[in-house]
Amino acid sequence: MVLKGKRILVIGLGKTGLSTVRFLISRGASVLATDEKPVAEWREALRTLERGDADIEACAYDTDVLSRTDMIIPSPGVPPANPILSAAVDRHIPVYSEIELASRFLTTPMMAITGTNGKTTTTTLIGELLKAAGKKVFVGGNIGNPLIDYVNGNQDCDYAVVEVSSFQLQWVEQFHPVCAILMNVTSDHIDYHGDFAAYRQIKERIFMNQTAHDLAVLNADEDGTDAALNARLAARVCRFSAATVLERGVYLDHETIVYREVEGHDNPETYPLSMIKIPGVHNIHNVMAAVAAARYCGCSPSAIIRCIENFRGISHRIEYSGEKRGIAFYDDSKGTNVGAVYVAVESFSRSVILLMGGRDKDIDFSVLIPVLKKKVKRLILFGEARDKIYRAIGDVVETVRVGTMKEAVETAYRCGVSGDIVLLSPGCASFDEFKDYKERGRFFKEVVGGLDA
Ligand code: UMA
Repeated sequence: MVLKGKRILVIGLGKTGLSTVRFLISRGASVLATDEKPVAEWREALRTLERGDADIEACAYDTDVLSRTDMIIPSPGVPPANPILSAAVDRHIPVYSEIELASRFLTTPMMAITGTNGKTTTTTLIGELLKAAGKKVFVGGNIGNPLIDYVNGNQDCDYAVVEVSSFQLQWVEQFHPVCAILMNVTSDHIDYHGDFAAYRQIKERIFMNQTAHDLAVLNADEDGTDAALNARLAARVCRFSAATVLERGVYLDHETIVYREVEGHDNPETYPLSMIKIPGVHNIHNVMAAVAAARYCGCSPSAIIRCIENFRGISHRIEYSGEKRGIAFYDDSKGTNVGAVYVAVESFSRSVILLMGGRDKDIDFSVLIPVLKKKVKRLILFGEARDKIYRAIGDVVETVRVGTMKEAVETAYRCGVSGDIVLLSPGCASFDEFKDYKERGRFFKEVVGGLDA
């Protein structure tokens, strides 16, 4: 891809947009930059990149700029229905996501992980496994540091391990991971993609440029990772299951995880289930996918076991946040969709006081009814989405509506008794009250810390 002399429009000047601008000017492109926020809020950040002969122009947020645009790199958060993007598509102006742009210049083998849930844990764990095996690794993507930053450096790693979101997969064309993992697909981001089928299709783009030399890792316990998808894949497929014994792949046999690379192989590798220190079936899935990826990269089984034994998970993902009066608090602020809430609640054996709410993403909350009936003793709803959630599931268990997340924590504490679990697993975005899910999780811990014992 030739960038020198091209006029490239970058939409959105958050983390991805600014890194993209930095990369484009280093390659001699002329950058047109815009953002829906008032220009005063992003002009300064852009100015810090204006060095030497960098050609950067801050533009108004409208379609006028398209008459002089050769290519567009939208930030992940810019939906396909965005008026500038849809006008560009009508005019056949190429649109690429930042991961597509990065992959055109990437010289390091890439492992990519997507899925509605589990992708951050799996990405982090794969990074740890490869590092423990002595490999130099870049870990990034949707997890926080854009892939384009790595490409803009000296690319001196053995592997780039990249978490990718459906937003990033929306505009890919040649994106080609040597190992691609699809953890699961459950309802999320419907406001962005239009419907569930479109969301699922976009996720499957992670496999579309793979060849027979590559590895595709799929969850066999999921509806949808069916024969039809298998038939479409060019890569060697490794499926994982915590529910069924497989002829080939990674599966659970009582207290042992079995990795059988070749069908009929009499002597498969085994890993003790007890090596996993993080709770829930979803974490068995995460570990299985990571084992498949690590074995693909040649990590030894003994090094894998040692590393998994020491892995304690990631922040804001069912993270133990303290105990007061015998009530244990868990921060699952990263649980921003119903699939995540489901597995979070499911991973506790005791009764749960569940805190949900925030900004809705057109999600169908009724899928939570079975797990609410089984494990939840009280539901506390907060934020913008509280009435919508109440209408969907408010009559299943005793439910209270409050204003803010802080009030939700305090209410849970007041009505909880020793032995209860208070779980913040909001099932919604955080943006009605917070900058992001991390800020929400940090604030949750702060409120818990301040509760009067
Ligand atoms: N903007 C527009 N027009 C729009 C939408 C946004 O101009 O229609 C502007 C905003 O005003 C803002 C900028 O775009 O200035 C923000 O861009 P962004 O929302 O794409 O956010 P970034 O800061 O670039 O962060 C993105 C990811 N954010 C989203 O996908 C929403 C981060 O994932 C990611 O870590 C980062 O790139 C680095 O790759 C966050 C996320 O919530 C964690 N991801 C979703 C998820 O995991 O479910 C997909």
